This record gives sequence, structure tokens and C-alpha cells, in this order.
Amino acid sequence: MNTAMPLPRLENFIAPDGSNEQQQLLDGLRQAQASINPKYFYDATGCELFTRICELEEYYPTRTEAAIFERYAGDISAALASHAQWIDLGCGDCSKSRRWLKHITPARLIGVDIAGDFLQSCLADIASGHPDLECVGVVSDFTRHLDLKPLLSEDPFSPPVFFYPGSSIGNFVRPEALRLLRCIRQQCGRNGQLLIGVDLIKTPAVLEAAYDDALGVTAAFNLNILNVVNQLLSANFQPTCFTHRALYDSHQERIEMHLVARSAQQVQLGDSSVRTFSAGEHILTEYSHKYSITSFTKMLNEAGLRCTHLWTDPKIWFGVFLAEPCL
Ligand code: AVJ
Repeated sequence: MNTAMPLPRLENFIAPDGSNEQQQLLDGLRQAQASINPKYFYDATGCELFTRICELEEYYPTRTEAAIFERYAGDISAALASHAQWIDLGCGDCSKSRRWLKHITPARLIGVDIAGDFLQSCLADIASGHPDLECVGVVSDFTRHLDLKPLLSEDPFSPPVFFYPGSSIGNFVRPEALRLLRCIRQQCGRNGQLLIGVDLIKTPAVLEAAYDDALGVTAAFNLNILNVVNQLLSANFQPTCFTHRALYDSHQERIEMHLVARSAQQVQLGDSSVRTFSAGEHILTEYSHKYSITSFTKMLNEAGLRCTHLWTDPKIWFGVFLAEPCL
């Protein structure tokens, strides 16, 4: 990399209230039904394990979405606004956006993620290969709050295109998913777009295998969240005292991941508080909601968006929706 190049601009949209984060984590653990927000999966180990999950035979979403993107790259590019302000929500290492840059030429790339340092180095790398692309990093927990208005230009010839791949929308319960879509709709202006990947409903056996693989990678990923919590709260969860469980709830149309206590135990949460778990009691760590084409199209409509295009795979396991504001 050319070290003389300035680093991409990094905007910090996170309110510096780490204590509030800790409090929310504590509140979740103290509830009768204990829960941990799935955003805590992704420490360095968690990110590595998630990469391995994406390569598993049983975990089809990542590769199915990638195949749709690849197969329809021409059609999708043709349907996307040109010279866009391309906003990658939860961009991670920006690898998915990077692949799109072979097909489209946005005016700006705005990568939004919680991990700031990592974000800046990934964007710097992209910027060095695309001198005409303005790269901006936004450090933000957009699952709680997303406001890019101060940053977005209102140039009608450079509309915002929100890119939200990977079926990450599935982590939200439906009212929260709707809230995020409405928030995106608001920031789309008149001629913005949303390109979103959504995992579709299929037989429970396929879904449950995807979240409980034979090699136990997902189990390790789920249990690792306890190490993250130990760090954040100076807690003393013992991962070996819990087991991974993934169940599909066909009424709620979602996978639920739990950590089940193997035996009765006490866990120290910081130095002032203890949480007891009885044998078989579980901590909820993740929802992964699944949609039908109809139910997701309807949710888009409720958010003031209309689906203009839909691309899917031969088994109709995954949907890539392109939507724009209803005017
Ligand atoms: C990153 C939220 C899309 O729900 O499939 C994978 C996370 N959890 N295996 C998903 C996940 C367990 C994933 N998302």
C-alpha cells in the first residue's frame, strides 16, 4: 500500500457510553429469560469462527447469496442507480462491497460497522485501488441507531444505495426489522435504493442443520459469546458448563440459538452480582428470522418501500430484493 495516501475519513457516530452497553448486557442476563445480544458474537475468535461457519457444507446462506450475486451481477448492476452513494451496512472487511466494485462505479463507498480500526484499514485498501472512489467509514452500532443524514449528499444524481447482505436483518424481531427498514426508507430520499439479502423459509431439518453443524463450529461460535461476556463484564461463565442448541420455531418462523446450562450453577457478573442458573435453564443468544417472498415484500411495503426486483436461486432458499421508496 502507498503509505503517502491519506487514510479514508472515519466518522464516529457512536455515543461514547460504554457503561450503558454494559448495563444493557447485565439487564439481559438478569432477566428471568436470560439473553445476550448477538452483536457480542464477533470478537476476533468469533469473527474467525463465523468465517468458518460460512464455509460449512450445512451453512448455505453465504454461498447461496454469493451465487445469486455472481449469476445475476449484470442484471443487478443494470438495475442499480449509477454514481451512487453506496452504503454497506455491517461491512466487516468490506469484501462483499469490493466484489461489486468490479461491476459498478459508485461515487462514494460508505462502510458502516462497529469495529473502527479494522474498518479504516479495509477502506484504505479499497481506496488505494479505486482513486476515484470516495471512501468513508462510519463507526456506528446501526442496530440501535442509524442516522447518515449529516453525511449523505442530496445530489439527485448520486442517490444513496443501501446494501444489507447476508440476511442479517434476520437477527431482528419483526417490529425492529420494520423500524430499521423505515429508517433506511427515510434516508433513501426520493430516488435511493435498498439491495438486501434475505434467508427464506425452508424445511426445518435444513434450517436446523445450518445452525447445528456436524463439526460443531456453530456450537463453538455460540459458546464463545460467553468468553466475550466474561471480558466485558468481568464475569466468570464457564463455556464447558453450557451446551449449544438451535431450534426452528415454525410459528415464529425463526431459528433460536440457546446456551443450555448443563447443571445448576452460579455465575459471577462483575464483583457485585451473581446469576444462578438451574440445570436446563437457557440463555437466548440469537434469533435468525426467515421470510417468505410474500412476507418480506409485505414488510418492505409497510416500511414505505416497494420491491422492484427479486433474484433467487434454483431451490428458492435465499432472496436478493431490490427496493425503492414508494412515492
Ligand atoms: C450473520 C445473522 C446472518 O443468522 O445466519 C450464523 C449468524 N449465527 N450461524 C445468521 C449466524 C449462527 C447469521 N447472520
